[in-house]
Amino acid sequence: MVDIEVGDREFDAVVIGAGFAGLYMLHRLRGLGMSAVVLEQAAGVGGTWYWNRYPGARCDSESYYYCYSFDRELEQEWTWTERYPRQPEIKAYLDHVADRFDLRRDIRFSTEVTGARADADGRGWTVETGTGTGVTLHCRFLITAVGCLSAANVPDLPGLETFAGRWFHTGRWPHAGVDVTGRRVGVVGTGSTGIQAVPALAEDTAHLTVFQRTANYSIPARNGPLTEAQSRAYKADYRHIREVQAASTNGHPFVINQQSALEAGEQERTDAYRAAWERGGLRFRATYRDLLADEAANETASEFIRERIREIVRDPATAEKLLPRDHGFATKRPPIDTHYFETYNRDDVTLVDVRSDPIEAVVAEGLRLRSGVVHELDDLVFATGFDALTGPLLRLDPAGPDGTTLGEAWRAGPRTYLGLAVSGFPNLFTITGPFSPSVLTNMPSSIEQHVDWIAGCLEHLRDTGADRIEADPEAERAWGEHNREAADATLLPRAATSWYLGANVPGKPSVFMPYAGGFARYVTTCTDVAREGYRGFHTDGPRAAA
Ligand code: NA7
Repeated sequence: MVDIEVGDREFDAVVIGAGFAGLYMLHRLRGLGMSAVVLEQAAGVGGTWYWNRYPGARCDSESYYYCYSFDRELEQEWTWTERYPRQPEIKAYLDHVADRFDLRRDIRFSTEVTGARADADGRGWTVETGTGTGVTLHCRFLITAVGCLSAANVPDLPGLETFAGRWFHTGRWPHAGVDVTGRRVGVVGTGSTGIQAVPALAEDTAHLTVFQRTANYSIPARNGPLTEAQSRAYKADYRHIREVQAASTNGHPFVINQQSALEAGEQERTDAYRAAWERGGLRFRATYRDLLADEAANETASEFIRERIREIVRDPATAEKLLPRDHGFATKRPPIDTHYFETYNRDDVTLVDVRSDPIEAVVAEGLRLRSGVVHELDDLVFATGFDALTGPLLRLDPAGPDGTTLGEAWRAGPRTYLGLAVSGFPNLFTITGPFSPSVLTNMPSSIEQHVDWIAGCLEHLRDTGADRIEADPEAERAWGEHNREAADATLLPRAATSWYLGANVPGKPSVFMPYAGGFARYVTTCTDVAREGYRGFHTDGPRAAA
């Protein structure tokens, strides 16, 4: 239970979450001279990287840019050891940041937020923590830093409580680790997480059964140690790297080839894909400009990857099941992998297609499919993803000044202005909220931009004597419309099973949630909004300028 002195319950700002977003937000709030506290459910910092400790957990962005850029000394003093950082290394980095900037003294760990209610005048928030003897805090501004992928999605399968073995969700992996040596393990899900976990688990299990509902594309990560020379070169080039990131579509330091895949000759195209495949990583998407805009262009990449799967997987029937056919490459979040497809060449790994024969129930011995076949398992691993973007906010379910909850306001789907604010919920900021570019980008890039923008906004309120800010419903509606248009200009909304659309959570409104108009364009819009006196927001206060 949180230990907060009675006199320590009134803050300028309360931040919820101590991952990349919450840590930097606290740092910026301090810089503004504001009193702030971060409330964190976990016992340590890290957010996503605190919870996701499953075997193989690793970031798909490359380490030299999956980090903060706000402090040049921090950039220089931290040295990453691999091309893609493993979970413990990212956690260690965030621990280092927390210590270096002395952040822990204003973070309350093991503190669950159980309620948030706006004051009747919309000039503050009351935040409830814990249950029973939990404390109540009050603040002027409430800032959510809860991440996009923190609300675990465990499928509602009948009989789970009857399972005789152990079961786990990858996003809530036990910190002591799970020994799967010699055990028969089932993995449900072949998204980015399943694709990372399967090869790692297969190293230890007696038998691994992978239950696949949707076959997925994956590009080899080509992970490896970062040499001293590489680290030195990145560090020397950071200003340029940051410039490329800022001007990019996804916050990655890649320049997208401006040629159309359809303009290239067949051999030229195959060579380009082959080179991108060999180089590895998410950069594969940058091979041609229209891979996410034109179906025919996309199909050239999709088919190239299917060919590689056929080449890697020796058993033709297994290879056939692994071929993604119901969506184009990268229209769902594209995983990258280390020997994922190769793992199916092991005798002790079985792929089960649960699209044609769905999981019907969990039984004591394992999983029963509709056909009646039972797969016997000692352990069941749900790599079944998250109630993404809206889930973490709806689990907080703040209530506005008139008592309307976010759940009620978003019954037909989320609405936000810039992904950062919600009309009807004054003095609330939502870092990486729905309709921000968030999950379509390198997350630290979006997070730093959002935090900087919020800090600038708070400074503006202070300078203009305002103590209340609220998004205008019309600005919010227009932003939602712009988001729809931006998404519809791409192939992304066409992937029917995408969590970008909420399709992975039964009953969730089908709305394309991340902003697909590009990172650089989003940043320009946010900058313009601020420059134009926070266009689309209403601000007022006792000393507010007219
Ligand atoms: P994802 O990408 O949502 O993947 C979840 C996987 O689990 C996906 O293959 C789902 O199939 C599958 N799934 C979900 N529910 C079920 C049920 N009930 N039965 C069978 N299969 C199911 O989550 P991840 O954790 O892999 O990745 C999330 C993000 O984290 C990732 O994109 C990165 O940004 C980091 P489906 O495709 O829905 O048919």
